[in-house]
Amino acid sequence: MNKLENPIYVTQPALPPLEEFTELLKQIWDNKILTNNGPFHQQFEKELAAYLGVKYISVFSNGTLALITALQALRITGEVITTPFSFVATTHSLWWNNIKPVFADIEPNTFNLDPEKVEAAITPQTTAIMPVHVYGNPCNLKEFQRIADTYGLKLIYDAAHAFGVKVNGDSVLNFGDLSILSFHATKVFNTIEGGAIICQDEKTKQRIDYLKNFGFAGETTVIAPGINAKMNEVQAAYGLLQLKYVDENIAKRKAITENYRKQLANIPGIKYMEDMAEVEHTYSYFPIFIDAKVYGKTRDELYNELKKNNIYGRRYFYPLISEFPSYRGLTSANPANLPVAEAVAEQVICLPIYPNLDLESINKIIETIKSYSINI
Ligand code: T4K
Repeated sequence: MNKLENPIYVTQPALPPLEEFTELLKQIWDNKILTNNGPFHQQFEKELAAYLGVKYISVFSNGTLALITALQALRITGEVITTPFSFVATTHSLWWNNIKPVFADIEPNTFNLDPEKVEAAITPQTTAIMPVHVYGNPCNLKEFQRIADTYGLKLIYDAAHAFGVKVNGDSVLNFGDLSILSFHATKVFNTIEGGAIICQDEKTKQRIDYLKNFGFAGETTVIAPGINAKMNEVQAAYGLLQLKYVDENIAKRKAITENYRKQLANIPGIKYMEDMAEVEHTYSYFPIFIDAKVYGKTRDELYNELKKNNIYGRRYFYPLISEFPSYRGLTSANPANLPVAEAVAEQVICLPIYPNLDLESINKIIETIKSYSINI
């Protein structure tokens, strides 16, 4: 089969060299510590914190359990204001804590939660704000902190897309009360499945560590109904290796992003995001936004045309979370409350991006988009 007849998926995980991983597996086989804060887990937390430029990090078996635990760690109840334009796990974490999600609209340029809309949605029941750094682009950090301070709210960032992102040289994870990462196979940095909570002080880290281990604070003390969300030793060892290669992988993502931008620049009706001046990006996604009137075809027509050519982009994030049966009955889920998110969800396709995406594949993707436009 010709290489280009192979499917090109939205992403493909970067894996560390197998020989290096085998070496670490031998150590696990020798010492027989498989989980529960083993040596690789401890070393991984240390090295990860240093790499990310954060003080306190607690690694998890996945990002969703990290989100659920973050809310428990801060004892969040009542209502939390969040974005409908995200992966469904963001809102599910509220549901699992019996918290009412309140959706607010997003900004038209960053696709992140709009601080003005958040402020307008605050009620006496609001206890926290949960914004998402969508596609790794930092939210309006200053405004969200001002709102949190003014109204006495907690601020929990879903930073699942923002591994390694920096703002004016500082990790984006150092803002707010807590930030959550995902190390799922599809992310910039993966531990197969995995995640983390970043917090700002040692006591909070201690509480989070208890909560991810059933609430155990010693052999006979259980401080809360915690869950089992620990990262195991195989994941942690794999993560340690991944750290060695992550800069190289991000550099490859950057080159692919630049290539896409250059080649898409002259296609009428196709928009993409530019870098923000103060931000060090890590290029987790490459979304394009289709203006059907100008491009001449709808987003779904292009999405299906790409598929016909074996190119599997994804419509992250369509449908909006607020449209799923579990949430659509909420007053804040009314489409009239979320006009920007509704429009963006109808326009977006995330194009394939991963370190080993080759030039031939990129050119095929661009060619398909170009030749399908009625204007070229
Ligand atoms: N918050 C946000 C903002 C998130 O985006 C996510 C996860 C979370 C929270 C929750 O974190 P985790 O609990 O997942 O750690 C994927 C991921 O499963 C999910 O982690 C991610 N967001 C979401 C945006 O994307 P799907 O259903 O689109 O993935 P899937 O399986 O269709 O994979 C996409 C493509 O990637 C496949 O077509 C082929 C390729 N692939 C995938 C996997 C899993 C591979 O080549 N190898 C693989 O192992 O959700």
